[in-house]
Amino acid sequence: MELKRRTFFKWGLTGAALSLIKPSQAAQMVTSTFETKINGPIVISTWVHGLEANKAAWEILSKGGKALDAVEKAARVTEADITNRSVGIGGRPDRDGHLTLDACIMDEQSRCGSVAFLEGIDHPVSVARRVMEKTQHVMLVGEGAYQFAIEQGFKKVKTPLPEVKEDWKKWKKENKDLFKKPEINHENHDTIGIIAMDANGDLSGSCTTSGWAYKLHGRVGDSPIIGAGLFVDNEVGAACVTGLGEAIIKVAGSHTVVELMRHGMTPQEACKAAVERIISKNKDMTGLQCGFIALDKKGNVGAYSVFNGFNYAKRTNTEEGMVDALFDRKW
Ligand code: SD4
Repeated sequence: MELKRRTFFKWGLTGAALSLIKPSQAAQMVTSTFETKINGPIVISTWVHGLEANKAAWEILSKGGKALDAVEKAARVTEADITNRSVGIGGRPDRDGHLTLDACIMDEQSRCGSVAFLEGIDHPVSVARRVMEKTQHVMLVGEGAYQFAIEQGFKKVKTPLPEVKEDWKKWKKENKDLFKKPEINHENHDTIGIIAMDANGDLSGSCTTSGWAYKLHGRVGDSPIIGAGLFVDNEVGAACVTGLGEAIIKVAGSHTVVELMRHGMTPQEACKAAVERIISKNKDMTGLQCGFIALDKKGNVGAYSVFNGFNYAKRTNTEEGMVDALFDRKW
């Protein structure tokens, strides 16, 4: 079932019932949870598909499992959802009709693995983990990533899905100018980025996407690039991001957030500063949505986006639900 984006925040174990609240109220509620040292594990994930992803992560985190296992399992949930048009095998193809996937993973030892421009394999995040654990490399792309996945026992899948292919054919007929700027808004840019801290206090993160719908064949976004789509430093914190990859890569977005936290900013301040950096580097802001989430070693959370409409899912021992990010400007 495709979940519709809604703003709600559920106070899971505190006794209150699920509450439906307006975005402005949500922002206030979140603000009240900043700077709070949380007890126990925490997972946060971009967009509403993060709710289901967090559930999977929580099965591991709540039993004292590792953040690395949690963020992989969580990403696999979204990758397996064939109704999702921007992550995994249900994603939209590139301009030429190929569904190419990008993903990465990073753990508390700063080990990282990544795959990009990967076609025909259903769980890129797990291939990325194999790159991290089984090779001396960080990143494999395209045909080489595919061959590695097959060698590692991953199954070949036929993509894109037939109904997605039909949409693409229609798009192709209607769009003669294949180099025009894409329409990017809060409804079509839905990478999942997940960051978690386990009961041991260790951080890990993952990120997975089919990227910019109808992109040029060969295009790779920020999501599989360590430091752009995701960054983890176990001494400091972790960050990940969703949005226009080209803008995020230009400022090494997630690394910037973590580095700003290292120099004393809260996760919230760091996410805001990274968004401001992106804004300062781009004259044309048309459709330039980017949304960061970040977590520090004390369990403080922050989130900030260029435009309104970005939200994330949060799960702790006491909270479960969606939170609206603060933002720079309205669409
Ligand atoms: C990309 N950042 O490929 C990804 C897309 C995205 O939500 O975030 N979608 O540029």
